[in-house]
Amino acid sequence: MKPTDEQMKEMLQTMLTIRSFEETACALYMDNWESGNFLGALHSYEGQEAVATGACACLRQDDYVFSTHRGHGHFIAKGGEVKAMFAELLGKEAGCSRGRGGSMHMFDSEKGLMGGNGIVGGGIPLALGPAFAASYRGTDQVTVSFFGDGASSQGVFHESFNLAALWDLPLIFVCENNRYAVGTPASEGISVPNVSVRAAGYGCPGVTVDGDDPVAVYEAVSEAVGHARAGNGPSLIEAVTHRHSTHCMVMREGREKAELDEINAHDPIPRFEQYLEENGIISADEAQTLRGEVSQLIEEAVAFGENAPFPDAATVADGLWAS
Ligand SMILES: Cc1ncc(C[n+]2csc(CCOP(=O)(O)OP(=O)(O)O)c2C)c(N)n1
Ligand SMILES: [Mg+2]
Repeated sequence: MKPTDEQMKEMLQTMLTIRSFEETACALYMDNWESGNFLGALHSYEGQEAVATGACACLRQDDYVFSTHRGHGHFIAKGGEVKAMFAELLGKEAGCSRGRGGSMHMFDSEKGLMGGNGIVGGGIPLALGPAFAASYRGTDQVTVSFFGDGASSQGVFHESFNLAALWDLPLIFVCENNRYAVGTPASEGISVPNVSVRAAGYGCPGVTVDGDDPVAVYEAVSEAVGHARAGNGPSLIEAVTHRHSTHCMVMREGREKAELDEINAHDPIPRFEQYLEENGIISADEAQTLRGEVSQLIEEAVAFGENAPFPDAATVADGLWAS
């Protein structure tokens, strides 16, 4: 199924919001590095915006998403509040995880955002929980589990896929193949050229799509969502994409300049904008207005996060088991 024109405009807005959020978050990270006020490492989603955007555009608010260490894009695409995200990065009480989680542990159950995860592949088995619950209760909710190419070689992915397939769970595995696990190229860490073929081992559909094209991602994920809502079980979508930044803020870039130039030349955002303009879906003026709205949203959200109070020290043990 293709997205409507209206959905595509919203998708551009989402991609712009994710990009702007990440650029601003990287600057915040540097500003707060010495004071220790930035919670957690920062794994930027810049370059991968089309994956979260295309996939989450297929979902309803009552569907679930399990994220990763590189999760800001998933959170924004599923409707998370950017104000609460900036507050979370800075450890504030108004943060989406009350300032206790930071970059890798954003959570908003009302939006179906079931958290990021610092453990590679750690979110995958958790995603079976709400998928099983939906199946057991007979609702048609689906769950999407995002993970990287590196995570696709973790045992937990295979155990989870087997069980999800055995029980026909309404689960969509979305592998964001950005071609690297830290500095290890996918070709040196994965036994097959395409992660999607691994679905065949569990008797399920698996496809590889251009993960820099939100429409291609939307089409593949919407088919998988339809399959899952109809009770036909899980699918695997491999979205081939590109990470624009270093693995995380504290690491040096290990890729050659020529490779980075090539990646930047195929930036998914201008490419999508051009597609929308050429097909008369958005005008250059409208795109400019969208950019202005996004800048304002981000500016206000950062100010909110910076001015918000830290949690009261007396609440430090809130949410922990009573001893
Ligand atoms: C179980 C586990 N092993 C190792 C690490 C260290 N680590 C953090 S991110 C990462 C690479 C993950 O690669 P991939 O799944 O492709 O995700 P990407 O970072 O490319 O988005 C590794 C090895 C970890 N956090 N958890
Ligand atoms: Mg990767």
